[in-house]
Amino acid sequence: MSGAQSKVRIALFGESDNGKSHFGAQLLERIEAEKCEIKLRVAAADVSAFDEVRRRIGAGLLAEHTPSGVYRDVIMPVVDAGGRAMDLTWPDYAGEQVRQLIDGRAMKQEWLDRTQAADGWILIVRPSLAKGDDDIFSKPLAHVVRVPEGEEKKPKRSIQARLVELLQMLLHARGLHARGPVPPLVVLLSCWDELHLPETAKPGDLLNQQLPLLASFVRSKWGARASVLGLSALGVELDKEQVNDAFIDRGPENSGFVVEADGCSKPDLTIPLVRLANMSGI
Ligand SMILES: Nc1nc2c(ncn2[C@@H]2O[C@H](COP(=O)(O)OP(=O)(O)OP(=O)(O)O)[C@@H](O)[C@H]2O)c(=O)[nH]1
Ligand SMILES: [Mg+2]
Repeated sequence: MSGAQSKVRIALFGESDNGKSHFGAQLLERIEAEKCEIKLRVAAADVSAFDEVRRRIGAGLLAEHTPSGVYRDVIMPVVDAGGRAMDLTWPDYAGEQVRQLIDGRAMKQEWLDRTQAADGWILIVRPSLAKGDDDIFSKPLAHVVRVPEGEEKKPKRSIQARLVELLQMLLHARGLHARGPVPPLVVLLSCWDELHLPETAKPGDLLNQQLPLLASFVRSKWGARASVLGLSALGVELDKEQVNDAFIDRGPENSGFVVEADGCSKPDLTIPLVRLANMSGI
């Protein structure tokens, strides 16, 4: 590591409703409250992208979805426990953009640039949305044959099939730029608290069980350069209208956790970023 500060660009990929904005807001809370490994070197210039989400969470309420078309970056000038200075670029955007990218199989220039410039990729996946996900691969053939005439539906792709397609597009985009090895990947399994798993549950095992196609694709392409972690940005389920007083009393900066590969929960929400920075060798 050199003494000069590095710019660490994180490309965060996740469809709508996967917890990107609540994670970003909670990440800022942690960093500002200095309750994590990463500390601010100087105040971040503009964190307004997360103002509204932080306001809602601070009032014990769930925030709204990010309006379609929005894309904003927050730059956090930080230093980690080892004295490594980084300018973290953290995005917030409407997840429909990733959906369109997958469905349209086309990457706009700005997504191409972000993919190519990133030092690390985070794929955020909410396992509860993938539960019982039926698709062209899992539906028994007999069922397809028995559908009465006029009721045929185009089989939809499962979440994991879409995510594998997304990763393939990202790998292709990266290859176009020939910028050294593929960046390290953290697969972040979000809203971990809503899964009500035993305390010893490991994120890697959950990925294998619930999203086996995605798990084996990540293993085969990234090997040791990928890490699977659990995330609960809030620690609990909040509501859009019903204020959670216990959450306010505890404080957003003391809520939420990351689940490490061995199943241990840690309150430091910056662990995925530190892991990525370590793997990218910055
Ligand atoms: N139980 C639980 N639910 C969460 C947590 N974080 C987010 N959620 C839920 O996930 C939903 C989506 O979170 P967002 O952060 O808005 O998701 P997003 O990926 O930013 O979605 P778009 O803005 O539409 O792209 C929220 O409305 C909550 O219901 C958490 O830590 N625990
Ligand atoms: Mg959002």
